[in-house]
Amino acid sequence: MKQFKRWFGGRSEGDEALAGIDMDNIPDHVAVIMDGNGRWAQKRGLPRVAGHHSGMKNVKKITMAANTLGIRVLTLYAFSTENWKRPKEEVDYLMKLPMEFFPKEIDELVANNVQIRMTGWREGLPDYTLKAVEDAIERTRHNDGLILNFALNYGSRKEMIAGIRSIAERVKRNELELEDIDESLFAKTLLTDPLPDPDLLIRTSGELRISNFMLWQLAYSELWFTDLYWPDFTEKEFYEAIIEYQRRARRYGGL
Ligand code: V07
Repeated sequence: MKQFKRWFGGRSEGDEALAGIDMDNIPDHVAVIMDGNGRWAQKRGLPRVAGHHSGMKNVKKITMAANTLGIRVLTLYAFSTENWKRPKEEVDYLMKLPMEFFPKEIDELVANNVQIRMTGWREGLPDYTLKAVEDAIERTRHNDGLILNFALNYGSRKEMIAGIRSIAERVKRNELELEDIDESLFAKTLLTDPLPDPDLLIRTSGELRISNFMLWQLAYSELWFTDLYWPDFTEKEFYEAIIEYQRRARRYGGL
């Protein structure tokens, strides 16, 4: 019945929550730690990679929800610099997901004016993974709607150390005075430049940690956690997180 209603442009699960959103106070940048895919699969007696596949399908759904709201940047944490320590079979599978995602979803993303970006180290990714990502970026280069930013081979401490080194290098070459080093100069060395800092961070699957994700950029972000595993996270919860963000923003504004 749900599917039937959808075909005829009817209501969907998140509509009630959607109606509670103030469209004049939408966060610019929402970041998501898409956690719990392996546990989602294990709970069903499936291999962990089945959870990653199911998680990939959810990426499109949440991207479209973000697009509906007019969010400017949606960052999705897909693979961390620490994830290389996982079993080789799992890493190999994950590295093929961009390749699988791209042909399936690219036409609809282009039609919806989405721009694909990546935050992370290109070095270290297999050639086929990088090619799929670069093709997706290229195909959506001329769009000016939602930025769908994949954090891939990303780790925040490594990012900051690289930034510190690049600044030290410029000081050593007398291109920069110590007094020139400030927050804005440092932020320009980060892989997220020139994206705005996230206004809201969502983490699924009940873990209440930041796990080396955008440590600098999250300094003032609202944090929102849910026990749901990423494959079970729907538009409804996404909209609820936005409503909670708006409720907090109003409270602080009133002080
Ligand atoms: C990955 C699916 C989502 C849940 C979290 C981990 C597994 C989409 C991509 C992707 C990345 C770049 C790109 C197009 C698609 C992806 C990895 C893992 C490594 F241009 N989902 N997804 N990449 N998962």
